[in-house]
Amino acid sequence: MFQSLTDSLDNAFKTLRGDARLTELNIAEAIKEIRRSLVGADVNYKIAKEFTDKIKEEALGTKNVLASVKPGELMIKIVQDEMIDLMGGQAAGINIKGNPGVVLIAGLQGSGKTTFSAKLANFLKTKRKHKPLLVACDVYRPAAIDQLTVLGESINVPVFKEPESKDPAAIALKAIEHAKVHGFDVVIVDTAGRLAIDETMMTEIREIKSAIQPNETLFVVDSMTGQDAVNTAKAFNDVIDYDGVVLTKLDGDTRGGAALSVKYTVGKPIKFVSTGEKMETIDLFYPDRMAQRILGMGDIVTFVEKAQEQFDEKEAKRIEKKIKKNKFDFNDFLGQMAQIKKMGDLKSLMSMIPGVGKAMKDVEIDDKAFVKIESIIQSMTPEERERPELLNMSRKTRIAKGCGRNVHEVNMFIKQFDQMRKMMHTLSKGDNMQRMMSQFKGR
Ligand SMILES: Nc1nc2c(ncn2[C@@H]2O[C@H](COP(=O)(O)OP(=O)(O)O)[C@@H](O)[C@H]2O)c(=O)[nH]1
Ligand SMILES: [Mg+2]
Repeated sequence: MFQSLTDSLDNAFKTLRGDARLTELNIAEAIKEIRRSLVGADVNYKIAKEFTDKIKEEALGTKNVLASVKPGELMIKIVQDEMIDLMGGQAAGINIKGNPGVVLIAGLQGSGKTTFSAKLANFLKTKRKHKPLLVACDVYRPAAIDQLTVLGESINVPVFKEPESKDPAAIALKAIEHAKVHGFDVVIVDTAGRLAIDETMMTEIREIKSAIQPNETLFVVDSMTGQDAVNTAKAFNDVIDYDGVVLTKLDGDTRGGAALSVKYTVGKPIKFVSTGEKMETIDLFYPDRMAQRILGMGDIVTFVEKAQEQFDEKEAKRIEKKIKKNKFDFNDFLGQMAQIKKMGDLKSLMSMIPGVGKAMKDVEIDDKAFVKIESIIQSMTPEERERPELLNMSRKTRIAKGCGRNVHEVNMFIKQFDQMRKMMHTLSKGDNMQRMMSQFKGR
């Protein structure tokens, strides 16, 4: 996420390296670089200028103070505070009230509305204990209704639809009635978008909004579109005066401009970010955590939260016991992999660990690595999975045939598994394991 912005800001701070204090001269130089970084990340020039002017003022206020912090660090702190401010300060959170609560989702076609609608339903269901109902109001393409239906099924949330009707406002009103009768406490209305802003779409979304009086209207925008995203956000807000923005596709190669400037330009907070196609890849937006990420400090809080969500204490105890007895087997390994996969895409997870994002930026990590390992394990017999020590050469050859890999690959994996197992066993003997585990549990 935002790697090139992170790198170029890092270079800006480097200009202060070796200096004993902030001076007018080195401040000016760093500011110039920071501004260039922001403009390079597709932040509008006017915002970049105003932002850096503030930083300059702050920095000048501290100049010539020979503090215990290095000037580079001081500058990072100043930029961090201003960045948090620029993105809205506090996390905005979602507002669901009324019975049912009504959430309206708006945005251009392809921005990620349907995907987000389902993710939000899943989020409200699993984390807020709501009972959501999804509503298919994209009536123009039958495929759109199917798409929402499939997503709804995958998260076990019902989808209200009327394939014969071409009146989205009427469908949404019926859905709200249906929710009242059947005990759904929140209704999420997915709407149609157009490829670009046009009168018909704006009229329709305005009509839906005034018909159903949502208590939360969210505007979904593809962060890959940079400044365009900000312009679209402004145009929609002029028409429907929404409550918050959802930034999607932050897992892609986005530059950061939208995240940094949408609050300033539109005056509405970013409420959620979406980082993938899986249902779990939705996060509340926290300006402070985002600033940390942009500044290359990682986001360890989110990482630990995600780990905790998947953390099953009973399962952990069971695994711990097995490791202690050196009985950790391939089935356990598959189970652990499944847990990690649920947390989201591997590369974006790793990048939350401070310092790791930078080191990994050119490394290709994807779920394919999992697929290979899974196929190897799946070609083992149940007995072999439980007793890795059985795996001799002829068994390995058979496994390689079974999964369509060569023996070398199978060998490599088993070797690595073996090393990992030994290492875990050694760790478990002291109180190391306990300490490692309590890091996850204690918070
Ligand atoms: N990588 C990535 N793809 C996404 C994300 N959100 C949506 N998509 C994909 O973007 C495409 C359009 O999404 P969709 O929800 O159908 O957009 P809609 O037209 O606004 O309803 C689909 O292929 C989604 O799988 C995201 O956060 N990251
Ligand atoms: Mg859609």
